[in-house]
Amino acid sequence: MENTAKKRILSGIKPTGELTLGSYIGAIKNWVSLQDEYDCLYMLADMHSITVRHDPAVLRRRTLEQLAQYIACGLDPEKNILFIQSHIPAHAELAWVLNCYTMVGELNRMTQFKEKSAKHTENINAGLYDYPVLMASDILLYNADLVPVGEDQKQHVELCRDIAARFNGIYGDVFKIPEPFIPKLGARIMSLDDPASKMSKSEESNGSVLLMDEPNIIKAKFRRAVTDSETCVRYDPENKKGVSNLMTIYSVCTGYTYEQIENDFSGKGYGEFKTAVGDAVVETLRPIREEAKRLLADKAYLNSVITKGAENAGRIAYRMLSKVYKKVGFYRP
Ligand code: ATP
Ligand code: LTN
Repeated sequence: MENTAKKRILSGIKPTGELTLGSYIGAIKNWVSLQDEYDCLYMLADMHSITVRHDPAVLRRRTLEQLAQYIACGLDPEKNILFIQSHIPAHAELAWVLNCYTMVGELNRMTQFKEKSAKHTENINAGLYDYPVLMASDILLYNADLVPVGEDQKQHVELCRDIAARFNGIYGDVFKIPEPFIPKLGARIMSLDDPASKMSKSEESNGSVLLMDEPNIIKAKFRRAVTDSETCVRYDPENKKGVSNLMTIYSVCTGYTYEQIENDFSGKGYGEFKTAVGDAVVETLRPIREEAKRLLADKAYLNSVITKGAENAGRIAYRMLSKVYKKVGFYRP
């Protein structure tokens, strides 16, 4: 599977909640489209999940569910290395080294840290602060060329580049400098009930469509989606955030351009448009939901994917960690 001729990709999602249409459109759908062309590693970022308070039993269950959903979305375990972050201790080990090459001022600027610490004032822990360094370690351990993520993660990938460049500046060309890969369409899917904020999985609300939602739930969520006081289906993300968000979702699910959508719905009301978007999402998610349910019933298969993933990822990771340890001068007999 490790094919050095191909460029390498690494990405991950933390199993903090049910995957949403946002995680699918912003990340997983692109991972699937890249799997033939690149040598890909896709991770379940369980170590990142504990930076906010969580229930251990739920984390355990969600990790397996998320793996089933990765595969159900079309990620082929024969083509990609699918693995659980905490199975490779090298992530934490490299993160420690990288901590010593990351400036406090850099971490202070991270938008996600500011947002999460404003939301979880009772638990502003050091792990939440250090989150981007662990993420840099995830990426740099595998010499990733590309990191496919949604818009909100771009700042973290940029910090990873800065840390890698700083380290390389001191020790020579140790790390590859990764590029973020942000989709042109759907890099930031907004909440259906608050089009000014991102659709998120840990802030479960009616505004988030979950991959495992049943069709009637999805349709109801779209029927209730917040739009505006006009009646015209037109793409204008500045002034018509709700409608534009629905158009993006519809475009991703059907392949229609914004112009086609505007023409098809000209003179029709928002009600009809919202119904069409809901139906398109139902049909996009139906095979994923059904396949995920089927896979979840086969725990032995999922465990075999996890075991193989850990072996393959570990081999790559430990080669890099040992190079880094040598560079910084850790003595080995
Ligand atoms: P949490 O609420 O726990 O912080 P989240 O819903 O924001 O989680 P992440 O695990 O942070 O999801 O993100 C997983 C991947 O999906 C990332 O690459 C992220 O950029 C992308 N993503 C998440 N939500 C969206 C969204 N609404 N639009 C586009 N991409 C998204
Ligand atoms: N922080 C990311 C999840 C994540 C990640 C990574 C993404 C953890 N490690 C490495 C890309 C590469 C998020 O989506 N919230």
